[in-house]
Amino acid sequence: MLQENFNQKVKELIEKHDRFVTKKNEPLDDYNGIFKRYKNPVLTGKHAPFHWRFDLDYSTNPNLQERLGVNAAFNAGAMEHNGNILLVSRTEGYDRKSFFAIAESPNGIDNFKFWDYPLTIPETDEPDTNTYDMRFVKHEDGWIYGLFCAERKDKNAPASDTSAADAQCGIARTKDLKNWDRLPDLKTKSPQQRNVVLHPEFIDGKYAFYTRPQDGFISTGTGGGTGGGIGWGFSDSMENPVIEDEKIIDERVYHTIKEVKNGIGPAPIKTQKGWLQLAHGVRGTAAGLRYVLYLFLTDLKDPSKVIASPGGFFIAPSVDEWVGDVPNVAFSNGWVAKENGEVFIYYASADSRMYVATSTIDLLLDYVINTPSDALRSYASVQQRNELIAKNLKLMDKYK
Ligand code: M1P
Repeated sequence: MLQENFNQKVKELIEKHDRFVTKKNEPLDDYNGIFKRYKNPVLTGKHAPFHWRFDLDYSTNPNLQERLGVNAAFNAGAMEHNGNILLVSRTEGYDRKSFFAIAESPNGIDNFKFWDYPLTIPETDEPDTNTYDMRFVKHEDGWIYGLFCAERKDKNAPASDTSAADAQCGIARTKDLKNWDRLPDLKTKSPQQRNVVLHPEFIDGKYAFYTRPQDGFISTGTGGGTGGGIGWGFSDSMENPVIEDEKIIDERVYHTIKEVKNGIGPAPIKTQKGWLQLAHGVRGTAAGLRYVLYLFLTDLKDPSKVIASPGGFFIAPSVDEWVGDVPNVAFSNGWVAKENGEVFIYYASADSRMYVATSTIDLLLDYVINTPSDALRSYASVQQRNELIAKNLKLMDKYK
């Protein structure tokens, strides 16, 4: 390519990218009285700036080839910062390595732009092979924590096994979101951990964690493949984070949306009626695993005590959201509750891109408190539905 054509092409491509990232988003027409979904993904691999992917130097890249592609941006932690919304995405290169990068939007619905550089999170003495799914937590100790999955090759696997992995909870913290200190990985009695979240307040002077004990990299459980679910435990410090005892507070249950596994999403939102908790539940299907989101409420004084638990899913992948690298996955590790009561729920679809749904604290509390819990049997669920139908049939004339 001639230098003048190169220059023109770079200009055109950057303009096209700007048009893409500033495209206005719009709510979908669906109604459920609980949340509003939006049409376009808010963040994708294509949002990665041009200067992250192409070498813009004519002398080293005269054909203007993409050198370091970005495959996906998903499973993002979220927080409000100076009135803007920040997403810290699991940003995945073509090399399958995930890294963290912050994208910022003035309205939380569209116009998410990545900062110039991804985050540089230091390694521990035992370098991670892959890091992903950061949960942002503004803790009352004054730090902003990022808890994430630190994945390494399983040291105990035979050399011929090149896919056996070990997942642990990595921890980093910052005051300015730019400079991050790495702390030791969380220690628990479980062989592996993923989807660990720090509770934002001290409980009896201790740091409290939502955990997800795992027997192996894929299988969850508390030992020998039994039990399992979302756990809860305490540590005296973050500089030496150790949980001696973990108790399961939200177990997986046969023939529910969380039959195979579950895991807490972002840190909970404090409301007058309890801590609003967002989690993912997984079940098996003939087409593979299906990941959906669900909500529950826990006690204000004792966040490990579940006080309301609506049945079924809160958000499942819609038809448009279904397709991607890992189909049939809705996953969330980020939401933002604004001071005016609005809630922005960020969820990833198919391990590929981020979407947003908006609601309010009041609507979510109404949903979580007044939606019937899972009746657990077909017969009981018909009774549950018949009760609703019978009540409604008496009212229908009013609406004709
Ligand atoms: O591929 C779906 C999700 O699988 C994992 O979640 P879990 O540990 O509950 O199975 C995570 O790797 C997550 O990143 C991914 O989205």
